[in-house]
Amino acid sequence: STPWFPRKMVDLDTFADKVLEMGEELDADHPGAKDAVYRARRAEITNIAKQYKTGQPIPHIEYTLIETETWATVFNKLITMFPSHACREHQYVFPLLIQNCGYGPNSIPQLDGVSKFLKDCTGFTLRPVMGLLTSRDFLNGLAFRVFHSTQYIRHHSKPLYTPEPDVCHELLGHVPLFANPDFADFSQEIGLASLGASDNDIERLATIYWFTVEFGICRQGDQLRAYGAGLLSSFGELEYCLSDKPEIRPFEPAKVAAQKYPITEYQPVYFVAESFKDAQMRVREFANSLARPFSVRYNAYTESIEIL
Ligand code: H2B
Ligand code: FE
Repeated sequence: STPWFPRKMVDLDTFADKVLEMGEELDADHPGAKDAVYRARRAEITNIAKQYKTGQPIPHIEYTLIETETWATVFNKLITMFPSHACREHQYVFPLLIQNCGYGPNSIPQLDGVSKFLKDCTGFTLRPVMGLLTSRDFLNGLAFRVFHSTQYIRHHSKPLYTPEPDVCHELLGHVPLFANPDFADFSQEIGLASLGASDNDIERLATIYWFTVEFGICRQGDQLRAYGAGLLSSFGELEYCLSDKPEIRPFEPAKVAAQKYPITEYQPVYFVAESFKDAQMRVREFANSLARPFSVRYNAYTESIEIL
């Protein structure tokens, strides 16, 4: 039988308190685990996500000086790499985020303003989330052009490291790409394929997500550039992924879906997309090969999924 899946935008409200590890408690080896002030702050911020309901504005957060300094360290370091390592879509939108959404070293942009900007660009919106969702819930959100975003920041003791998504990763890595129409379509394609998919197919789609939205590289002219958020938000891996050290393979979804990967080290293998449009077509073809007794379409007027 088909697993339950969200049909209407408001159905996403049911994901809020289903977070995996670190939703509410930090692992013992987390850089902030022993910092009571940090833990209390995390609880305060994740509580916003827990309470959040579809259609509400995302509450504004008054970030502290120490949080803003962490952001500035990450921001200033990464922007030195973007001109030579980020894909052109990222570089195109970054100045617009500076102009429209308060991007810059001096303050952490607010999710609500960023969400409104994305809505204007591609119809994508952000929803605050407490921490890691299951792959199924997370991918299902993409079918609605919804990206679940954390709102807290990493611990100040290790500004260039985070064991989990945080605002630096979301705002500097993911957000710029969701402003691109082809990338938005590509991401939604993975989301649509995940609705009602078997657990095994969710695993395969999550792997495709991993090697594209998180760790994808693309060909641009005679160069390779990074478009994955895990690369664009990591000073070390951004340099490494375009060096001659990792192995580079063409983006073929059926093969990508079966690729094993480490989550705590740099990736030994990356897959190159020829373009977001090309990648979307390949994912659509792959999705059509999955056994699902129905097909789906997103109706943007009613913000709901139609079953065909
Ligand atoms: N949850 C959240 N909150 N952010 C993510 O980036 C994320 C997630 N990634 N759950 C998912 C899992 C990804 O690793 C794939 C789809 O499993
Ligand atoms: Fe991510």
